[in-house]
Amino acid sequence: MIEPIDDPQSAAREAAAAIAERTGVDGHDIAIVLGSGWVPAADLLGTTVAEFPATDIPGFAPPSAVGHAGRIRSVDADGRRVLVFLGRTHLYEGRGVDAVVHAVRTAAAAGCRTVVLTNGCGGLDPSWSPGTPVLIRDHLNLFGVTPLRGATFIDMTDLYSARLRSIVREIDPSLDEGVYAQFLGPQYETPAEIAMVRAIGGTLVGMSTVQEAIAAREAGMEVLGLSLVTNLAAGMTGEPLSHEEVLAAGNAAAERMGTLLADFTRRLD
Ligand code: 8IG
Repeated sequence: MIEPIDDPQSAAREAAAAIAERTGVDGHDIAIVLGSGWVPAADLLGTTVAEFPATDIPGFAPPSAVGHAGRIRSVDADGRRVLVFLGRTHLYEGRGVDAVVHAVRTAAAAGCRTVVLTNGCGGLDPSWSPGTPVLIRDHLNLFGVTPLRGATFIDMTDLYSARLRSIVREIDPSLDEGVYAQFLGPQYETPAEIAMVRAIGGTLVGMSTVQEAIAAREAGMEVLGLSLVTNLAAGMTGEPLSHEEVLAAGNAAAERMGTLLADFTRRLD
């Protein structure tokens, strides 16, 4: 089931060429990956130039989770060319890490210098009610899964760009920052696992983003990470977690998220 791609960079170049052909846009400037709860925000980003199923492009697998649309859209945001991935591949789908980061590598090959990685996640700070967006300041790669091969030593000290975070906080000074701890999933955490995350400094828990951020950095892109807290982490409310509440929180926050992303893309040089 886990098929490493022989040459991921050439697979990404092939996908980027297919996107250029399909959109009529030679190169894109900014990539945005929309995770759980974020897809309803897509329509506020700008003018849609083209949209098609991700599976029309080489290397993209069909989505397997509800709420992950599996589409690619090219948006014109006041002249900035934005490549939007509506949905992503997760490690828990069993397609391997190359499939997980294919969108990010493709975006880099398409010319994007900036990538915005969004996700829905659980929050450990009780002040983050469902529907609260949080800037990712750093991550904990709990399982050590990496898209890098061989002795590829890459600096991670400013992985989630302080420069990009400060641009977002100029738009919305009320945004908090968090440390994103990645679990493989697809099961949510146990209360004991959440206690562990708290002890080691994590404040957000999710199942994505980490490998994409690493691959983006390898490709020389600047990374912004944005989490939408859709639920308090396991054991914090006395209620079980449900995927439906995740989708509902996204729908409720869509306008705020879409406006934030749209303002952000327009402030990039
Ligand atoms: I949305 O509470 C969403 N994704 N691991 N834990 C993990 N992933 C999530 C959660 C959560 N909520």
